[in-house]
Amino acid sequence: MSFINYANREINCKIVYCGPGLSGKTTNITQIYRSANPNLRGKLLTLNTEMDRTLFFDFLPLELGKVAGFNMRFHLYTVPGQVFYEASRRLILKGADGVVFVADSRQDRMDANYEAIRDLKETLKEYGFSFPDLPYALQLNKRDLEEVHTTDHLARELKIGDERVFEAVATENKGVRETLTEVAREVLRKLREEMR
Ligand SMILES: Nc1nc2c(ncn2[C@@H]2O[C@H](COP(=O)(O)OP(=O)(O)O)[C@@H](O)[C@H]2O)c(=O)[nH]1
Ligand SMILES: [Mg+2]
Repeated sequence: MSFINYANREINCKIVYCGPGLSGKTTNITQIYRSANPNLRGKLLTLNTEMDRTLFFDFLPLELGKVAGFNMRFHLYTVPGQVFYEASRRLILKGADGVVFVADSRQDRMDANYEAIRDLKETLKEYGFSFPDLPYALQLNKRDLEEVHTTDHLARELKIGDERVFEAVATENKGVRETLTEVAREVLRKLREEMR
């Protein structure tokens, strides 16, 4: 699970943002980056592929508290949503401590949502993750747009288990922090149990 650095007394946790292409994963990460304390965050890095990019950075959200005297350092990753990046998506999901699924609320993106969820489930299963053990949250993004499905419908269609569901408008930084905080808290809760 999480990588413990005894030298600087930090526990490193990896949280991966999944979802279909253009659902708002990069926007989520960029918003978190902007609002993180510049002294407690690393650089925002990108791994460019031909058409999409993986984005990542790490930070220490002090408000989340410590676990057994260790500070928590979160490493946030987005994965490419497009089908043809399946290999890199799988690689990034490996070793995840928590996952956020960013769904696109628009009606005409439903097929893309279904496909991304199906792919996520498959990958997680392959890696031996199981629900409800994996810290996970479902974010319904783009709530500001017209022609979106109701949140009830989206939750019914896209929920994997009993995960928390968050409405978001990532471009306005709404629901972004809430989603991450929930997954981070679950990661912490799980760690505390494991370290007891
Ligand atoms: N209207 C609206 N646009 C959004 C929202 N979130 C992201 N976008 C836009 O959707 C596009 C794709 O977002 P991006 O974060 O790059 O998606 P990614 O492919 O999942 O990383 C960009 O033009 C964003 O500005 C939102 O909540 N509302
Ligand atoms: Mg992106």
